[in-house]
Amino acid sequence: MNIDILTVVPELLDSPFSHSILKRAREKGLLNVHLHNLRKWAINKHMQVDDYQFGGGAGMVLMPEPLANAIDELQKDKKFDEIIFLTPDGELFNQKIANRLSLKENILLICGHYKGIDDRIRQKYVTKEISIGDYVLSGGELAAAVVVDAIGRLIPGVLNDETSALFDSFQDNLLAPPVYTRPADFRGNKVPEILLQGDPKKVEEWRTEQSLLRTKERRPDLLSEE
Ligand code: 6GU
Repeated sequence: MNIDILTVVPELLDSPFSHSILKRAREKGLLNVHLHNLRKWAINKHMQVDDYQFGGGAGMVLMPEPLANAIDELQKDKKFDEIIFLTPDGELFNQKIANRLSLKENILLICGHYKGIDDRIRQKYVTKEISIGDYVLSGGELAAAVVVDAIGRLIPGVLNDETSALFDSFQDNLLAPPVYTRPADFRGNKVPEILLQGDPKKVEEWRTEQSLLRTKERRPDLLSEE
């Protein structure tokens, strides 16, 4: 899978994909992330990519020309399955969207900044708009990092049996059960006995029960989703 990211602050995204699971995914060639600095398509020698908004009001808006020229140029090389704009007024990101996106071949992520991007770009180019939660970030970059991480680990071949995504929280609308490791007795706090007895069927039942309990307690809303 190829993910191209258009941003005015590529530095913010240097590190998030260079460690752990995503690093391995890139090394295996299963995930290719390309960062593009929007200023490469600036309209003048002052490297301008933003301007005041028509009608007045505080905050700059990313201009349509640099974005359109950037997207046009990137589209010469590949046909994007989705052109996604990261924005607090987008569709709320969740595991279902991550699952779907993980099956795509080419994705372009556009990170807004300041007040956002000229709406004509949203109408002409953008195929999907995503928000990662009901709060405002100063730009789309950290949201892009979240989306790429969530998608990247789901790409077939990235996780092995041990790290399998099948048992993640949310994969079946249930939160994950609690986990424990050695020692079995930590300062008088003992690991649930059933996990030590070595009966895989009992362990499985216990985990399902714990998942349900946790979900009922913390996220009852998940249980009523289809
Ligand atoms: Cl995708 N962008 C920004 N700027 N803020 C956000 C967001 C995205 N999702 C939640 N808050």
